[in-house]
Amino acid sequence: MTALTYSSPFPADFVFGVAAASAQIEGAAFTDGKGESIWDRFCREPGKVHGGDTLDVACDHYHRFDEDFALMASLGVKNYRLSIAWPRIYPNGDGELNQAGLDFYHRLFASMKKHGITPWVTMFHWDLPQSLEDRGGWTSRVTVDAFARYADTIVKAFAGEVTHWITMNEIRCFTLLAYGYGTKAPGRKESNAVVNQTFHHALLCHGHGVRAVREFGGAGAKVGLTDNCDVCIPVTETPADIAAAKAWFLEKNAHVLGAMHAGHYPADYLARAGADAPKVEPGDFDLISLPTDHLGLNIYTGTYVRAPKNGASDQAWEAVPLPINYPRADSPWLHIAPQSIYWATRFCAELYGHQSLYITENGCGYNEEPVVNGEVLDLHRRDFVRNHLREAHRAISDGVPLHGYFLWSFIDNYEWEDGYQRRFGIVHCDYETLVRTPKLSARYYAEVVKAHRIL
Ligand code: GBH
Repeated sequence: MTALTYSSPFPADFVFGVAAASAQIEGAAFTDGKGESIWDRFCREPGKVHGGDTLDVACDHYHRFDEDFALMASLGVKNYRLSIAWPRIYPNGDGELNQAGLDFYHRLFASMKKHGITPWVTMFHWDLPQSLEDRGGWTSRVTVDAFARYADTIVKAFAGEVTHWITMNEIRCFTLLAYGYGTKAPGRKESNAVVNQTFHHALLCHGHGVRAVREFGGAGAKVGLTDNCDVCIPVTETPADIAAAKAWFLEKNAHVLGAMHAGHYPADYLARAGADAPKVEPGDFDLISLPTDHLGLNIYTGTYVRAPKNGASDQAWEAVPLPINYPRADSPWLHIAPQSIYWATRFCAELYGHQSLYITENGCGYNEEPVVNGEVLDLHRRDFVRNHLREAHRAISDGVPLHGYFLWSFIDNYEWEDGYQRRFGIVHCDYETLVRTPKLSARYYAEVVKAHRIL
């Protein structure tokens, strides 16, 4: 392939989009029969969410989606990644179906169509029905069975409206962080064995999502996982550091990407897990390893890795600690490392043979952003996006099959345990008046999308 320069356009079929998720923007948390989600419960527990912020109103997208899609269309954005709220469809996770929930998404997809916007739909983005949590949540196979039914229902219902499906969003965030560290709903702190089992159940649900799309999605329907793989960057781009980073990537992602692609848990993962390894039933990996059409990666940051100094370690790699003043967004974990996009996509292509990769999220969150003449002047976000797009472009020019980029997020929204104080949007949301105002980064992104190249 001829090398592209940064000023050359992205390939003609490259998809530019924006992303959001049901719980974070919809509001209407108890409207039209929606059931309680684990986040509706968790946000009411003292001290769990910044400022005690709830999801009750959020951006009120539930009632304002038409206005939001008109704004999106006015920015020239033609692809939107959203998620369906499981508790709107099955208020108790399983049991009775809520037709009003299905009707809401029919209205939403009709509005997107009217505005010329293609939906990319995530089946599960963390809003587990509380009733399932009461029966064990992700520690239990009850959730897997319920998910299989939910996936069948939504794929059948929306087959005529949705072509691009994503099964799960970021498995490790609703397993390890939610059942291990306890920072995300339901806020449990369980043993490694239990946490490993939650990963396994999530992988099974991913498999059911793929199966549902194959069975009921209709001709041309596509499906894949969105993962937040641990990302590493070789600290220098020498063969030794690149090899070290690759070894790191394989090890850190063995239990999700490695397992999915191998069709079993990799031996080194099982050796590390020992007695805490997940319990696998016959047939589980037939589902987990069903072929997918694409892999989505949510990329925000990365870890620098290098080859160990001679004899210093028996590991194949060594992480490089960041200096205290290394640049980051206001989210403490969001160290700015645009090369993450390049190395994560390249390693996924090289290690697992992926043919179709998408960046399904990339963005940055800040608490305070400067306002000049009524416009949020988020130069920091414009530069963040620009620098990350350069690395996406570089990956493509090196032959990595990267086919799209979704900016997180369309609008400021509920940032989980950080509540409303942390803003990720290219559109500002005034949480008092619910007025939407595009930021400078929205105008910038609109120009990039229109030109189909980095500006
Ligand atoms: C995504 O997660 C989510 O998909 C999206 O809903 C969210 O709004 C967006 O990013 C912005 O956060 O507990 O200190 O170890 C991002 C990936 C990985 C970020 C785990 C927070 C926790 C770090 N997340 N990370 S820590």
